[in-house]
Amino acid sequence: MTGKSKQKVLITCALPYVNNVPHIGNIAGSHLPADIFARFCRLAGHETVFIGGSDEHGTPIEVSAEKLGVDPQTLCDQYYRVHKEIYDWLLISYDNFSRTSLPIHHETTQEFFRKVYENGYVVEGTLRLPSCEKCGRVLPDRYVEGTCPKCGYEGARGDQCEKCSSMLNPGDLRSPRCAICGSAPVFKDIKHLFLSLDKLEARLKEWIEGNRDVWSPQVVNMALGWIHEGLKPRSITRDIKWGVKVPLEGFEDRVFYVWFDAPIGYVSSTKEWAQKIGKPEEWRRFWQEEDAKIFHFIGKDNIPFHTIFWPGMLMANGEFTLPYRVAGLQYLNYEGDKISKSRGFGIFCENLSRTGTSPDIWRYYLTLLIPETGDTEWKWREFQERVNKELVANLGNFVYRTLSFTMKNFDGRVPGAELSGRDRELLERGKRYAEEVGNLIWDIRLRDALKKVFELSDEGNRYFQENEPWKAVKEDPERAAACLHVCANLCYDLAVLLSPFLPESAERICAQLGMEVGTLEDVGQARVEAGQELRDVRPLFPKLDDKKIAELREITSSVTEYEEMFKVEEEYVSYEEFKRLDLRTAEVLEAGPVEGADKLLKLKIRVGGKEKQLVAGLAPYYRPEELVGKTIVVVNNLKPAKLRGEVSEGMLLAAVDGKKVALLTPDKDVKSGSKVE
Ligand code: B3M
Ligand code: ZN
Repeated sequence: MTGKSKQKVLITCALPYVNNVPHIGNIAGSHLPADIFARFCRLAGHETVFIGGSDEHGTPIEVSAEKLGVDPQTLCDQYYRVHKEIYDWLLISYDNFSRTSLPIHHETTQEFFRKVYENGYVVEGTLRLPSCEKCGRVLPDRYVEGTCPKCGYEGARGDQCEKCSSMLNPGDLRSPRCAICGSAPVFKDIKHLFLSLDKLEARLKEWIEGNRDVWSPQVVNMALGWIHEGLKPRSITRDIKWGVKVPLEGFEDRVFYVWFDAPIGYVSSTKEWAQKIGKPEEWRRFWQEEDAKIFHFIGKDNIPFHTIFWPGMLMANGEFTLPYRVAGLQYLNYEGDKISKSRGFGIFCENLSRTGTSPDIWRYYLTLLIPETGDTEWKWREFQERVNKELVANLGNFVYRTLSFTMKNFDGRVPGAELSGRDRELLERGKRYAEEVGNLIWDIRLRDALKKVFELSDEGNRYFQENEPWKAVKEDPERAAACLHVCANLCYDLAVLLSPFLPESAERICAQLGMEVGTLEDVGQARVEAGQELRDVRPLFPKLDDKKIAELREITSSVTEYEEMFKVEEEYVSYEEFKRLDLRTAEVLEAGPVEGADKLLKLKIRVGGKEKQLVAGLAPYYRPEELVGKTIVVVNNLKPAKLRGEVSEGMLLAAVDGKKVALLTPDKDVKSGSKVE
């Protein structure tokens, strides 16, 4: 199936929210498996596009931005860059990694929606939602707090109780309060739009049943489970500001629910890719042609959206290909517990580039931990063992001794020789491995596929050992030459088969062979010819001792306070700039109201020998008679301005503390016009 007929494949990875930074669980749970699959498809000669991007809308982003005092776009811009740097460092080979805040996504979403609406799958309805009169806004679920009806926890949120994990609606909370100002929200029935999932139930059921031969039983059963509960119309609009605007009269002040626009991000990212390669219509070959196969790689909690909601949207729209496979992955835990950023418990990917290691050692162990059928767990001890025993002592050892022996005994060129039957058999062994590894990967059994490749490396080590070339080179040089010829080809085959998993190491092996990484069809074809010159032979992986592991553990668990990125840099002024201000003391001679401006007072002041008029918003804080005779501090060289018809020749200085305003006055008697420095 994999190596035989050429396929047209689009691979997507769940679009991560950008109000946090990915940890190893996010990598093993979607980005890495998707990348391995995409790299394999390219290797197998399938027409392959690997699509991703950041999911930038929704309440979590808005809440985080509000907390940081920045607008959501600024938050997304900063975190998008952090995400992209991490995926690039881990060699996640996206053909395009887009953003749902881009105009192309907004346009694609609105166009998608219009078609769903025209096809009659959108209905109007109401949602009973909490709003805060004091804040003057409808409160999204996470903006409502209260006492959990299930466990009594007083910090429960309108969507979920963090303590007992119960899914909640804001209306379930006892003594609900606005999470921003604390006041009690009022519940109102608010008009919203709904996707008529109920109308699609039969079609979805039939389609899911029809996927039994391709999808994992787990995903099929979960999807059917939701169908059996009965599908109801699902709201697709929200009252928040940050999101894709709803292009429908009467709903202009609504945005789409983030889970409506996000999966359309797969389409908009593919469109953006097509534009980038100069073939703007190319995206249609994957999203609007029957022979395309779309693979979605997602985490477990995204399964409902990718097996019911998103396919329902696609059916309601009618113009797009339905997913071929939904690979729902479970969770990766860490050292016996859940990864937790707040507790600094886990491996946080922004630190990996500071470890001075190859991305491949992390990719290697994380591949073995991809939670394909159940939760898995990162253990530093096991990481160290697998790197040292499998990467260093198996693969690394086989490649290094083959190539270094050739350097030393055959002038750095792969020898030719008369080959025995066993030699030929081993030379061709790679073909069978290519087939088996290919089938495992196509079936998204990536852990087994990687282990299978290492079986070939084991065989190479055994063959090297059996032939004892260190002896043969003296006693039977022809035998030594044959052995090294075969082993050099096995190194090449291993590099090609490993390239989806360990792309950097595959490149290095081939570079030492003086060759490029080929395709699956090159495996088992004795591509390394006699005379091939080796280059820069050196060990592939350093051993990880306890000290190194402790160092890696320390570096990777540190939590970066990204909030610092948003702290407004103090706008420093230079001393020269400060000196340009002429600050002086001044004596208030007269004070009175300004016609028609109840907050303003006009003051007659003396600055040294000069009398001036000032206008200031002091009326709520001082009676005019209180001001006469005071010595205040003024900016004496401020350009005069007109306020409500009155000229103000400068500005007085006062401290503002909430509702309190206090004039700055010298604490000793000084002449008016004295310089303030
Ligand atoms: N952003 C949830 C998540 O980060 C959501 C995935 C969207 S995929 C279209 O897991
Ligand atoms: Zn409020």
